[in-house]
Amino acid sequence: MVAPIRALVTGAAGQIGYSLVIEIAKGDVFGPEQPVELVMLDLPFCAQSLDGVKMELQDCALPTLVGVEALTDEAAAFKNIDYAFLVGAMPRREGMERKDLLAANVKIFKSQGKSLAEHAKPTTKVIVVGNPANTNAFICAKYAAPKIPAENFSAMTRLDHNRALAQVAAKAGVTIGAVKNVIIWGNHSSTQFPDVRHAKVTKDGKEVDAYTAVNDNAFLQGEFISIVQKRGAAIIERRKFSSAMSAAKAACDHIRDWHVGTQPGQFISMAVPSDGSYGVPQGLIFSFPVQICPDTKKWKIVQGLELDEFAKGKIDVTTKELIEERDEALKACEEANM
Ligand code: NAX
Repeated sequence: MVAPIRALVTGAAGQIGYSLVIEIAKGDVFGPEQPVELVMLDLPFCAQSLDGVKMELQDCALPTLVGVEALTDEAAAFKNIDYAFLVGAMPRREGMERKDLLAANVKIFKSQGKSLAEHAKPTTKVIVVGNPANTNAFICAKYAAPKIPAENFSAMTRLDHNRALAQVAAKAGVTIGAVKNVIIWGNHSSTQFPDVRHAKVTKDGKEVDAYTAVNDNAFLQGEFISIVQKRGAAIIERRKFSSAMSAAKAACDHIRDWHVGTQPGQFISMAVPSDGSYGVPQGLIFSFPVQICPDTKKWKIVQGLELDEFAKGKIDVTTKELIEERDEALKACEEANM
């Protein structure tokens, strides 16, 4: 029998968790033949509802789900895991300043970084969904080092990427499968730069640039960018809750591609530690276009894409924000003597 994959979801009693655990459990991420042991972690006050989620998963009678645990103990949850979906985070409360939010999350992700180093497999791959996702991933990687290499840490910008695909498809009058290679650069925040300069669209049997297919430069350099940047807020306005189903689907896309590799000629957006590409300071967790090798399962930042002045300016803004966040988070580590 194939050895099971042990996957941890933190914040599993939350909104995204509820959509995410079923997708992992039924094989949408690791495939229909791959047994999965699902570990769910949440805070002690959520123990009862987490138990309810576990019961529902059992009742789904899924052949791929060979084990399911509902835990509130961090050390036990991180034990021997292969993948970590870090969804749980401190939400922004009314009146809370950005600095306080960062400090609260630094604590959580420092602790989880240490738990990864102490209990997880050295090969564990991590996606951070909980916001501020890029900076949380940075802190987590810092405390999981050197046991787990920095390249195993990522933050999710796949939802933004999928939103961009959907907008281009709608505007070009094609289906989603006909669009590829949009890019989200930078932070998972409103400074992110959704870029379609290198995207391709298959229309009427021919592959053309997204700019040609959409035929509306003003839209692609204006409204399109702000629609993608503000899509989360637009969903909250209507649903009164933040994106959950689409966020869970994006987390699955992210880890599935990391697990099996990307298609030839395709790139996806993923926030990973910068190697200095495109002038982004080394180590910053920054969303880049990446390709994943199906054999080694390692990501590589797509090189050599040309950036015009417009793109450079946008990338500069999001880089500055991430540097600021990183420095504030590091300061919070120092102040809390961590
Ligand atoms: P919910 O508030 O519904 O759920 C979060 C859950 O995490 C709660 O059950 C909470 O008890 C738990 N939790 C908090 N601290 C924890 C800890 N230290 N250990 C374990 N569990 C902990 O939020 P939800 O809507 O599910 O969103 C979760 C996170 O995803 C938020 O930080 C949110 O901002 C972020 N998002 C990130 C996105 C991205 O693209 N990167 C998009 C969607 C989402 O907004």
